[in-house]
Amino acid sequence: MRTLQRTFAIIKPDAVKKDHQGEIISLILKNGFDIIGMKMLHITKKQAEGFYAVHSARPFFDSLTTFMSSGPIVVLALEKQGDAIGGWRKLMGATNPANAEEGTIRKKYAESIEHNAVHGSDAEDTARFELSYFFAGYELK
Ligand code: FUP
Repeated sequence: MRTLQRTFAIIKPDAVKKDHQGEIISLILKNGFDIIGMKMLHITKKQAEGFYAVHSARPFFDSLTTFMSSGPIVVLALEKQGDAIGGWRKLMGATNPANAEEGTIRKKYAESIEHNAVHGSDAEDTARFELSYFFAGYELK
């Protein structure tokens, strides 16, 4: 039996700056995801650091969190039958757009490994953490 799975997505500052959010949202819907929560935010560096805490020891942490707080983002709660987490990551494409497959969002819209247009949770536990980081309990059914 296939069950509904949720995942968390961000349209990052580079993509919002270039007004690509509409096309990305349209691709999300065309690929069979239900958008069960969505908002536009401009987060602080501290909030970006909290979100990316798992990467705090990585050399790109400061630059990544500066970028993620550099302009508005769109955060989305997505739901789909079956593998929503894997399905959204497949639609995003590889982290580095140089390795992203044709037809993926990163192939189309990402500028670089850091300015790579979109984020997606990589597992059920991270999806739960990331959804709850940006959405209060009462905001999602
Ligand atoms: P992904 O899950 O595809 O977003 O990739 P990672 O979790 O490995 O990395 C999270 C974010 O860190 C990426 F989206 C962009 C950034 N990053 C860099 O800026 N430089 C790197 O070398 C690797 C990741």
